[in-house]
Amino acid sequence: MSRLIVISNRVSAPTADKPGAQGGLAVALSAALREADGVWFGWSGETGETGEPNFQTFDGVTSATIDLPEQDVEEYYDGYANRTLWPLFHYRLGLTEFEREFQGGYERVNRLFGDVIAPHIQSDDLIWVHDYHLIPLGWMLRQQGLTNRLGFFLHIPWPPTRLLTALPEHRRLVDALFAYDVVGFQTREWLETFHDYVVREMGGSIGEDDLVTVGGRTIRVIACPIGIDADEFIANATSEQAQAAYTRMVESSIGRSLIIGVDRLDYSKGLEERFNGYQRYLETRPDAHANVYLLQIAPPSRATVESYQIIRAQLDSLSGRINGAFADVDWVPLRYVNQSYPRAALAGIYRAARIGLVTPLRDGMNLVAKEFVAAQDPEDPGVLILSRFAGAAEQLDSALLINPYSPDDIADAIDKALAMSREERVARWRPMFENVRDESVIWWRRCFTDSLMRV
Ligand code: ADQ
Repeated sequence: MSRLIVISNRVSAPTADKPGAQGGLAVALSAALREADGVWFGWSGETGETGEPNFQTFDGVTSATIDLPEQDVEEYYDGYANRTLWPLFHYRLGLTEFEREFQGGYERVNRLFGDVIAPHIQSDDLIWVHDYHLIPLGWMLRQQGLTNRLGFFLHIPWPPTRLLTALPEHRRLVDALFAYDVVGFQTREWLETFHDYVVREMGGSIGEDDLVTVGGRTIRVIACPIGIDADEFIANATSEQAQAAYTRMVESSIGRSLIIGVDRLDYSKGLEERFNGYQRYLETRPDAHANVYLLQIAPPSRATVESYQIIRAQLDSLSGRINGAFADVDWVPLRYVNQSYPRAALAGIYRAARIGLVTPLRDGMNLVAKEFVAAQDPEDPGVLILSRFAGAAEQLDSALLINPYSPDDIADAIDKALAMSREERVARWRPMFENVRDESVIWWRRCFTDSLMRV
């Protein structure tokens, strides 16, 4: 059996310092690494001189991390990954920064990853690289002479061709993807957008069996939607910690319906538009005041990037305005919280909610939507309101699908969800639940690695 080598910007496998597994991806990949005696490589999150990787084995999983010099972190991570590729791939050309230094840093760090990792690779290892931080890494590893089976999975959307061509070095970036044997996207939609680029910009062709050819090189390009660790989450939802969170929510709701939003504080998640939609609901349905409240949980992320400081300030002021305009002595319409919660507590909060409000402007997948579905009480499930622009909308198509840019759409969907009969709630929830359970994160891992093993 081949070893599995996972490479991502950060390593989320549990370690002796952080023993709790960090979410579904960590669970799925850790299980595979444990079975296949593999290694998970990535950046430690620390700045410093890059030396040999620091290997640690905990609970049967080996991780290996390196430090990166400060300038590299600024140019590769804060720069090209978070200020160039992230906004561009989320259709936010106006927020995208184009700096040659960022691109230089990106290639430098990818080369550095290749140089540091290559000596630790054995000839029949399967190598699986993750996400936009490391697109050129496959090419760098080939430069080192590696002939291993190499796969790449993109967790975020693939942008439309016209948008991608705004990136000065777009062709170079896409060419690098052809060093892999298998490239995976979250949805058919991103896959088709990628095909469009290949045909228009590269003169390539799309063949049978997911094959894509450019020049003399043929690779397999697949859609493989990521899932959650459904069994863990279902168990979570009825755990003691979830029960405590559930009771706390129900007691503090005093008979009102809870609408829940949970997101990293990121402009792609459509939080401002969500607040505007909720405000529209409150303006146009004065009778419904005091029957509902919105709990938005949004832990800050990427705080060193200016566009994140701006969105945070905007949300602070918008939430203040909404509460100032509508609150009463015994009712606050919006509880806005900037904290992280343990997964079991989140599960209890999801279960207590009548509505899950998931309205990203663009999202590769969106796991919160799946967690919300998994956590519901089968006899009395809540309603998922989901942006049609989240990758998850392809699978969760019996949710109330909305256009997140339209405050009226959001307001109408809240109205509809609150009025929905139990029968309709169950009928909409059941197929979504089956999908979340069947196409779990373990299914996703197999979907990708089976494809890679066929090479
Ligand atoms: P993210 O953009 O981070 O991931 P998402 O898929 O929603 O987005 O995952 C967020 C995770 O963080 C969820 O598991 C959620 O429970 C957790 N989380 C959020 N707020 C939390 C809080 N306050 N406390 C505790 N946990 C919290 C990227 C892509 C997505 C894609 C994933 C996986 O942007 O589109 O779904 O990768 O591929």
